[in-house]
Amino acid sequence: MLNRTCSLLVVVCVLHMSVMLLFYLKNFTRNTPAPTHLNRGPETVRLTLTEEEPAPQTDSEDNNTLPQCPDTPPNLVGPLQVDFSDPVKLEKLEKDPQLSLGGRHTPSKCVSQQKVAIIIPFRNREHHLKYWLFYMHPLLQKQQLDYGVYVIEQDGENKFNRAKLLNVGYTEALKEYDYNCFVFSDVDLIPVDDRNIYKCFDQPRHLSVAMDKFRFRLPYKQYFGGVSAMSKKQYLKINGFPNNFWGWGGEDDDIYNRLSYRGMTISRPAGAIGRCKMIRHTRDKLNESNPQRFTRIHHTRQTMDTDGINSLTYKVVALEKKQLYTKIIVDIGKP
Ligand code: UD2
Ligand code: MN
Repeated sequence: MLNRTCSLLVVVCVLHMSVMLLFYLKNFTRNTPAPTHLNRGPETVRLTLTEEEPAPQTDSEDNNTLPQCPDTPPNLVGPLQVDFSDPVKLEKLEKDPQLSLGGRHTPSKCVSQQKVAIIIPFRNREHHLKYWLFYMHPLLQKQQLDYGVYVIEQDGENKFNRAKLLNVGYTEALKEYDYNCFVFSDVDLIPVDDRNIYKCFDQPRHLSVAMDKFRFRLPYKQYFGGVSAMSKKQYLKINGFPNNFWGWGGEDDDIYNRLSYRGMTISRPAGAIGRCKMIRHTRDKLNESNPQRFTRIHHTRQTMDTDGINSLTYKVVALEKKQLYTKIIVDIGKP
């Protein structure tokens, strides 16, 4: 009796296993994607999905299933609280799952209209950079930008050269990703309204239009200092920025001249939206005002075609991927 029961049990088990195997094989052939996809993570997961779910073929098709991000991001609130009296902590931001190494962010729910590289000229302003990261990352994410942050640090003890560092930032950022918009920002400037979107427009954009430092007014009509944004096309049209403005001042006016000589005008947000705060500071060592700035900006028309992105030379000393930004230390030579 016991023998018969055991045999029956074995038969039932074998039958069960055969049915399972058949079922498994049938499903496997039906859902297996093309062999080229087998070694890629996401597609392998697809093996468990049912037929109704179309398997994405490529990354770009994956993106196609997401809608374009709207012109006006939905979660903006307007005026913001920005304060530099207390130190800020970056620990929480450093754990933000929405940010990836090097200070990169891509919206998860929509496809950004632009790919924005944010370029910061830098030397010895760690405490300002902390505030910048603290306030800017949440804001840029809310603006639904596909962005990366590049801090371009001038190596050595020569005079500071803001515009040349910006040219380096443009070049280095493009080596990493197909950016089509570049925001050039001082490290000490924070907008106080999230409707001031850090993206490009059909004319070069000036973003820092109403600064506390200038009693929330534009100091003069052609003023282009602080924070500006240019598409790749606009930037190339003016041959980038001058490389030979060493020390403080004038480079922003040279850039303005370039734009205007190429028939472009400045686009700006309304004054109320373009408000921003500058962290108070004194003039840095090795950034004394440039005595040649006045004569130089009188000759932009003659110099702009030969001095710019087409004549840029530099040496990367170090490239470091921090959690909240990419730091590139460069040797840009001397005056
Ligand atoms: C004004 C302009 C700035 C630029 C500069 C003249 C405003 C708000 N900004 O800034 O865009 O045209 O005049 O060159 O009007 N930096 C360092 N380390 C240094 C020196 C400079 O990191 O040792 C960087 C930093 O990003 C700083 C920027 O260069 O924010 C401009 O230098 P600044 O802040 O000393 O000059 P400021 O405020 O007069
Ligand atoms: Mn400043």
